[in-house]
Amino acid sequence: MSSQRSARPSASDPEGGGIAILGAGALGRLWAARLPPTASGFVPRNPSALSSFRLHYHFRDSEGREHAVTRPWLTTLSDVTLLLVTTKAGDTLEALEQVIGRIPESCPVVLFQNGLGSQQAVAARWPARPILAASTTEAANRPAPDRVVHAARGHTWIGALTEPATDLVAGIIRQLSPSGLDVRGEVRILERLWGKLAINAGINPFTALLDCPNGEILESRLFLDSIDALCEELANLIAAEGLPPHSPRILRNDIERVARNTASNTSSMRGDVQSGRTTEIDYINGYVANRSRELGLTAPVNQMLTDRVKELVPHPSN
Ligand code: KPL
Repeated sequence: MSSQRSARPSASDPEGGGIAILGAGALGRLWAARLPPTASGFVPRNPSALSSFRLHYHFRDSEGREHAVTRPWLTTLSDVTLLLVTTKAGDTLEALEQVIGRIPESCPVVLFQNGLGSQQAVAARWPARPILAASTTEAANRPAPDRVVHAARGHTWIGALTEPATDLVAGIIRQLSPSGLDVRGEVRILERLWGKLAINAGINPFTALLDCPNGEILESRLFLDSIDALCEELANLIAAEGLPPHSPRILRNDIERVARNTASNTSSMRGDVQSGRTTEIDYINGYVANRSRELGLTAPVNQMLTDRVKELVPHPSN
């Protein structure tokens, strides 16, 4: 999976390939490592600040094998045929503002953000572009700046958000197939994103507040005292959005099942707090609280968790 070439890369260079990745965190590096070396590269947000034309890191695949990965920073984006956006939810709109003018109008943009809110903001900002959302259960983490671990294999669902993307899903799946990752089309991508948001809303803030791995939240007073009300708030909002109803009981079962199955994991939110990074709480429990208010509902438990997580690390005010 490694590439040792040293020529200056560009997406129009056959060595640069056609898939550009915006966001060089764990998920972006997982995709780059899994795609053939000649097929992908990373998009710098500020090309003039690049100190090297290549990004090097170590990748441990899901079978525990180690790989040295080298991928180009793409300095030319005019021939990019697919853009995967793997930035944090809160950075996405601004990051895309910086690069979207350099990629072709017809290039599909696939958004991999957690939670909800950032995807709708991007689709509303560029309705004439082919914008899609992905929901993934691939588990990747970055225990050190130059190390990425593919902790567990999962599935990725992709669906269109804007009209120009409607017929592009099959072609994108074909383009991503050399990765060997399981990628499927999803007509109801918003429902899929809601399902993942509900799981994250019921796990991530508790792990961040209690500073514990996912499984340990299940015995905690905080979780046991608030999970039923939290699931009720989620179920009310899902129904008010006109999505297929979920009972609070089933939502709680789903949350507890995922927490047990990922018992030793450090959630992405706990990882953000430990590293002093802004969390995605505004796009998970914060999204539930705000959207509930907009639809005339209340979500005090989601609001309380949002407020408390925001006290752990500084967040931009919004
Ligand atoms: O998606 C996750 C996350 O950490 O964001 C869970 C499902 C909680 C697994 O850790």
